[in-house]
Amino acid sequence: MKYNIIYKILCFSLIASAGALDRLRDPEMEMNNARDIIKRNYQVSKTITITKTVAKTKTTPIAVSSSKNKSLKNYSNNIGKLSYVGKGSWKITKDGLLSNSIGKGDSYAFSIKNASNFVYSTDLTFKIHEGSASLIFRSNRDMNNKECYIAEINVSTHKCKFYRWQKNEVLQLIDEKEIEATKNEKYNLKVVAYDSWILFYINEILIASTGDYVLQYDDKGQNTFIGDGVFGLLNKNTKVLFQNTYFKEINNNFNPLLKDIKITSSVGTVEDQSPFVSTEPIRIQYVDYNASTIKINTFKMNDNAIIEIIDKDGKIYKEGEDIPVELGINYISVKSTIISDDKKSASVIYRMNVHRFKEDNIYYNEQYRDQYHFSLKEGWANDPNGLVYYNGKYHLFFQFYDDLQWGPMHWAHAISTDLLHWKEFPIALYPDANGAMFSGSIVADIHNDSGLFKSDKGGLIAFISVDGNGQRVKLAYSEDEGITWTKLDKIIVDWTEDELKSIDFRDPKVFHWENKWFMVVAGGPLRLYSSDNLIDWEPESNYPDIDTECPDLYPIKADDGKIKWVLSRGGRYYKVGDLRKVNGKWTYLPDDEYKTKDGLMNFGKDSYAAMTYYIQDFGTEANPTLPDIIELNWMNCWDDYAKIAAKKLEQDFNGTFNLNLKLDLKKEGDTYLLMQSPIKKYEELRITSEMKQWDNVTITKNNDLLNDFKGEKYEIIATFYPSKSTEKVGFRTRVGNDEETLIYYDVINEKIVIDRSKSGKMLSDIFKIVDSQAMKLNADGSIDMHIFVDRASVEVFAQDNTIIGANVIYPSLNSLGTSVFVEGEEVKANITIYPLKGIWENQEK
Ligand SMILES: *[C@@H]1O[C@H](CO)[C@@H](O)[C@H](O)[C@H]1NC(C)=O
Ligand SMILES: *[C@@H]1O[C@H](CO)[C@@H](O)[C@H](O)[C@H]1NC(C)=O
Ligand SMILES: *[C@@H]1O[C@H](CO)[C@@H](O)[C@H](O)[C@H]1NC(C)=O
Ligand SMILES: *[C@@H]1O[C@H](CO)[C@@H](O)[C@H](O)[C@H]1NC(C)=O
Ligand SMILES: *[C@@H]1O[C@H](CO)[C@@H](O)[C@H](O)[C@H]1NC(C)=O
Ligand SMILES: *[C@@H]1O[C@H](CO)[C@@H](O)[C@H](O)[C@H]1NC(C)=O
Ligand SMILES: *[C@@H]1O[C@H](CO)[C@@H](O)[C@H](O)[C@H]1NC(C)=O
Ligand SMILES: *[C@@H]1O[C@H](CO)[C@@H](O)[C@H](O)[C@H]1NC(C)=O
Ligand SMILES: *[C@H]1O[C@H](CO)[C@@H](O)[C@H](O)[C@H]1NC(C)=O
Repeated sequence: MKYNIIYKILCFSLIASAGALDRLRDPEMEMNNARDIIKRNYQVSKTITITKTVAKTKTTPIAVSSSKNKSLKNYSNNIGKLSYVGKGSWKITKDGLLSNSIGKGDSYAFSIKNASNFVYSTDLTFKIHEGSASLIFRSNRDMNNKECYIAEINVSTHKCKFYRWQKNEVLQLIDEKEIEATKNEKYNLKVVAYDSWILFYINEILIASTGDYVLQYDDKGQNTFIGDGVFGLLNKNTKVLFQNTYFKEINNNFNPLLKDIKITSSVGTVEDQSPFVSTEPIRIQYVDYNASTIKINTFKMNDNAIIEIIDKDGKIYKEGEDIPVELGINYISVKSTIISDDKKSASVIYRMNVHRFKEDNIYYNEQYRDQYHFSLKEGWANDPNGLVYYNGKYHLFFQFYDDLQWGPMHWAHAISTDLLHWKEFPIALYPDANGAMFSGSIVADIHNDSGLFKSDKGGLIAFISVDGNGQRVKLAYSEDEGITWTKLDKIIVDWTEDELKSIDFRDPKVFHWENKWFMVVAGGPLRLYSSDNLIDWEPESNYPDIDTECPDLYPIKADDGKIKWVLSRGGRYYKVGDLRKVNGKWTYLPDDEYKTKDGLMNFGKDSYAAMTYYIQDFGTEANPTLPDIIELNWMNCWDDYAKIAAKKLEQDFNGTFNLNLKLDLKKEGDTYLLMQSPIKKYEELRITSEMKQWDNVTITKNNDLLNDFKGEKYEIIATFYPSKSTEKVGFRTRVGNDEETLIYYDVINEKIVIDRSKSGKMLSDIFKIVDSQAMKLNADGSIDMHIFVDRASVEVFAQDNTIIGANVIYPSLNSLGTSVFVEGEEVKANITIYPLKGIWENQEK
């Protein structure tokens, strides 16, 4: 899920408009063309035929043969014979390969040498201050359906681009970057390509590195990478001399990649290492407060690699040397360079973010840290992802970035056995060459439907939205319960293949029903896909009129015994209906009551991006095996305050999740209503010895019922029986210091209300808006309210858990008062209050 971003795919034509540079026509170029024509006449037999090219362009390709007179021709290279496409000229001179395409648009030179993983570089000298020159690699040499990567420098602006041709369209892979001009306009361009990881250097300065958000914060992803192809050079409207054009394949003897980077500390504790992936540049390593210095050691693919460890100030360290680290984020670059006997070199750069925690006692005792709602220790969290119950453990992955604001998304990971107490594990999924790791789901493939598992117990499969130049679904699998993930080098569905062609194609949620796997995906409009093997997916149906982020679709046996399918629209709205085959296609059919309207899932502001746990196969219509459906939301929203909260609150974490809710359906009249009830487990947090209970108590305007109750974390279960002229009845919570948060029923206007307009610190004017939902009295004239108060939030459940509201609040720590209030005539009430235990290990009482 991603907020507020406008996607643009910038496409431009490689064919520059003819004539624009006519005034630059130079006599030498015309000479060259004349010579080329002569050469062509006798070298035609050696020409590499590019059939489609010849058909499309007016120029016949020409091959250059090595000359007998070495002193006239000195182009040092190993890319071999070249063939040319375009109107410019290419000529080997005593200084190198001189190409003139001034006023002639794009001129290509293609080698026949083909490779997958390599370093490829050239020197080049611009002869004029216009146009650009590039390295081409992994090209299919097909001018009608171009597929290749291009690393380019524009001499008039000194801006560099790195892009690819994909199905004949240009896809920018970085934002343009300006480099410092050299005096003689001479540059060295170099790319290091290993599978999906591609690094582009100019004069040994790193310009691009796929997946490296330290270099490039914004996502610029791609579909599966191009794995091989031929080398080439490109001249756009300039005159340029190429020299020393070499590639060298990366193999066992020449490989700069690392097998692992280990971080240790002789003064503090280093947490479990995030599994290392040789072809991904970023890793986060948490260390404790005492680890004021750390050491880095590398494990090389090739022993001869030279390692430089560079801190943010550019200071260089050796392996095993003590490196001081500040509290919080420390990006340390590990550069590995391999140099061959013939002096060819290739470098890759890994970024190790050593994140040093503060003193232990600071955590989980922060002023606005909820005490029994899960939140991450430090950094930013949003949507829950990949909720799965597997081998007796609940896994909660979530959208994460190591900052206090949203950024390039990772999947962080926490595990629980009781849905109350959680332990955080190393970050599970990092951004990569496909883009940032947006929201998605996980299933347990216990029958090896995917064919991906070596163990007969199967394993976990994650469906991840990857964002960058559009959105797509990528698959990863884990054989060790979600700690180590192997990403499949295959995009299973891309937005471009989608029937609706909407670039918003994210948040896949997968389930199993009627012996088939299904996936809902949205972003955008809702789509339904199906699969037998979790890898190859077929569209079933799509819903241009149902827009949602984070869709979820699950069956529930309603109180009338029928199995109905709930469609959750990001945890904000829902529909109830059926999942059936219509004209051979699986289709979601909302009930009449839900055709044009939705049920409201939460009338508060702070509950979003709901996801339910994948627990097991749902079985079949004839033989359903429905588990309890448990749902979790992110306790926040994308109103204006999400991004500023942590800063305003002066804390180092921002990301809390709502209570875990069990979902049921009850039928009222013709309408199925969704019930969202806090799971029973929360009862284990009750401090029953401190329980307070009143039955059939009369509540008047000036009651002092709760005068001696103080608390910041507690649960209230109340039933009110209002009189004829009762106007309002409910609770004031977190009272003190002119602060209070009201939760009440407005009898006159028939609505339930959360009023946080005086709750404490206001993050924005949105806090002044009083949230409410229309609600009638229960059939017996009563009002039921189940309220959870925590250090920084309130959640209320009413009318048999069919109406719920959640809001964050930021009261003073000592605003601990509570009272029950009534306006108008007195009410009868049953009230039980349980103080609750916190869930954190090291919290102060
Ligand atoms: C090669 O070129 C050089 C410089 O133009 C010239 O002096 C020499 O005679 C040429 N040699 C041959 C074999 O043509
Ligand atoms: C050819 O060019 C290379 C690179 O510029 C240079 O090192 C070499 O000396 C040149 N050789 C001749 C014979 O000019
Ligand atoms: C180089 O940059 C200039 C300025 O943005 C632009 O007008 C020109 O088209 C670029 N040239 C090429 C060949 O991309
Ligand atoms: C490059 O080599 C691969 C593997 O041999 C081959 O599949 C591909 O067609 C080649 N590409 C070109 C453009 O020759
Ligand atoms: C840091 O070191 C001190 C002194 O040895 C020790 O008391 C403390 O527990 C350590 N803190 C952590 C977080 O390990
Ligand atoms: C899972 O399926 C794949 C592909 O069919 C197979 O190679 C593998 O052996 C299977 N694993 C097990 C444990 O059966
Ligand atoms: C409220 O208390 C009375 C008296 O104990 C009891 O009869 C009634 O059932 C209670 N109502 C609820 C909803 O628990
Ligand atoms: C509740 O209290 C009233 C007196 O205030 C009494 O008349 C009534 O019987 C009580 N109801 C129950 C269910 O105990
Ligand atoms: C993070 O910021 C949002 C936006 O106000 C807020 O709702 C949320 O509660 C904050 N998180 C924490 C843990 O305070």
